[in-house]
Amino acid sequence: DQLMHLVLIRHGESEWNKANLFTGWTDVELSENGVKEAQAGGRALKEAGYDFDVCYTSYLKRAIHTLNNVLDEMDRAWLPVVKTWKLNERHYGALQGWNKADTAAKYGEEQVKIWRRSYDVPPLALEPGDERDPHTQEMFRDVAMKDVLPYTECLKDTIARAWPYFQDEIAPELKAGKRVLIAAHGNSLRALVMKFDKLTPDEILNVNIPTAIPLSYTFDQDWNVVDKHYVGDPDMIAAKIQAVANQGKAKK
Ligand code: DG2
Repeated sequence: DQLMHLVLIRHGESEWNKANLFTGWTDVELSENGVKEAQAGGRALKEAGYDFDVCYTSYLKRAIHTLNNVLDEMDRAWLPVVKTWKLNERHYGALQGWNKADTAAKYGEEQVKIWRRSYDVPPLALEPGDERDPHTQEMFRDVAMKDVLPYTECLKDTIARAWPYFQDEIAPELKAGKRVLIAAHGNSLRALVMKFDKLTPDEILNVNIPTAIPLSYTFDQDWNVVDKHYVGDPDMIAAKIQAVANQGKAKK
């Protein structure tokens, strides 16, 4: 029985992660630290003996540049890479650009947790005509059916685009024996993890994905998870997961 090998990696710290701003579809660059994190992720994969046949990433440069740094460290810059907006971060609506701690001080930590982590409550939506409206952005000019582009998204909405993409495009590659690497985002990866691990809305609420730590999945042919682990030092990983959870707290 052939096993299937998939690694997920969230991008390294972005300039807006560093500033603790809601980012969503804002196309921000990695911070200097984020580049280093991505390189360390690549080295960890190489040292643990991982290799890949095909890679997937979003349309957002923080994920693309993370992937490039990982592949450079592995001497695999030549691998095929497929980019898709379906793996973009969850759209954060009108919150994009707001500071997470300031928003918690203003609206309360509970409300911010709902906006960040609820399965089916979307954040406040963008108004049509907002300069951030994806319908008018160059990044989405190849999207034929523009009405699929969101003004905001809850996790359920992100799953509704990311999961069919996974099933239609990525799952067949895994089935064919290809080793797959996906570089994406905190919430677009939570969307996949919720499906892989068959989590309930309550269970996914407390899942936080650390920056640039490879998350290795091994499946059997029926998509049962036979192994799942982060590649890296457990204490560092726990600290990074806690740091993500803390981003939604008001500064004391
Ligand atoms: C973050 C996730 O996305 O934020 O959109 O602000 O993974 O691309 O940095 P990423 C954002 P939280 O949902 O953890 O607040």
